[in-house]
Amino acid sequence: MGTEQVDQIRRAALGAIESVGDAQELDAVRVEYLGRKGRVKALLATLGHLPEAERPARGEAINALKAELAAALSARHVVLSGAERKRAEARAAVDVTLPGRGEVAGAEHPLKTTLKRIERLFVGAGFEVAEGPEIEDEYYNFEALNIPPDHPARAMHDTFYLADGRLLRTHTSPVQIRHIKKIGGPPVWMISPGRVYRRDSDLTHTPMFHQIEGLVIDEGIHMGHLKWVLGEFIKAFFECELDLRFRPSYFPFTEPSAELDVACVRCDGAGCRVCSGSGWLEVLGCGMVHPRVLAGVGIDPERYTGFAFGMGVERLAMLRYRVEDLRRFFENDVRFLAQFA
Ligand code: 2NM
Repeated sequence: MGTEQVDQIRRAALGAIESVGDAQELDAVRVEYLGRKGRVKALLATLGHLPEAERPARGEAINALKAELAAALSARHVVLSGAERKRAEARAAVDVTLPGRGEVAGAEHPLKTTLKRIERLFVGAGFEVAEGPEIEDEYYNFEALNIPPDHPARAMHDTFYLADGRLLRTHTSPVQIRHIKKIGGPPVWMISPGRVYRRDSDLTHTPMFHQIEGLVIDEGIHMGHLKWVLGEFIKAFFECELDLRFRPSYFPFTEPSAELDVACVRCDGAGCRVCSGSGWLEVLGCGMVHPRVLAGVGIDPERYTGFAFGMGVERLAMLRYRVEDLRRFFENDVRFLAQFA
């Protein structure tokens, strides 16, 4: 038995230290060779079987092996713990150069597109845009518009009342009354877009919808102006020549009053499901401003006349985009909305 046994253990130990993959495996190697019951300890125990003269040299060789293995274990430990830290860092790292996951661009809501489109057409014709409060009082929403307290039109409008007696506006006409008071008097060329509220909810009505009302007041304004302005608007809005029909109607704030119908955008007058077989679609209400409304805001109805109109944005959007259920506009189903992007 010679020094080759020491060399053999050295080679085996150094090989094992080199081949382990992590600190835990390395510790098992340390225990196997340098532990209390390890192979180096066992080697020391064999010293007693050697001739006396050989013992010092062999003892020195074993001690040198012990030191060498300790140094190799420690060096390997440094390498492994560094690699482990790097792996942990890589796992925790955020790659800020990666593209985001849900980068779907939003799009304008079709009602907003329609509202802006209507606004743009009227602004181009010289109309001013005015907005006002959605919470109103009875005076601006009803009385100033020739709708007295017991008038059936108040029930017709199905008003939402607040606890303090104020109400959610049922139309944007109160904005027009406020606007006239603000600018002092004619000439008036204005539109008032905005949300309005009525206690209605079914296939074709929602409790909140959008309206655009228009108002023109000046000397010499007559129904021919109304007919021309609205006819040009309808042509520009639908981007085609549609047959129009003015049909007598009633509003407390206009006299005479009319409803404007267009030939059905789907069947062009033949009669279908969309126009309930009539061939016509109602698109807006209009009329000559009632003298009492003018007098109520301090305008002399003997000198000035005016025309007014009101349209539902949802209704116009449905006709233009051929949407058959009004509620689609409020469901916020991305599959529906994405079609307008
Ligand atoms: C409509 C129909 C007819 C209207 C009247 C007025 C005002 F302020 F001048 F009295 N603004 N809007 C009007 C007229 C509204 O909506 C269907």
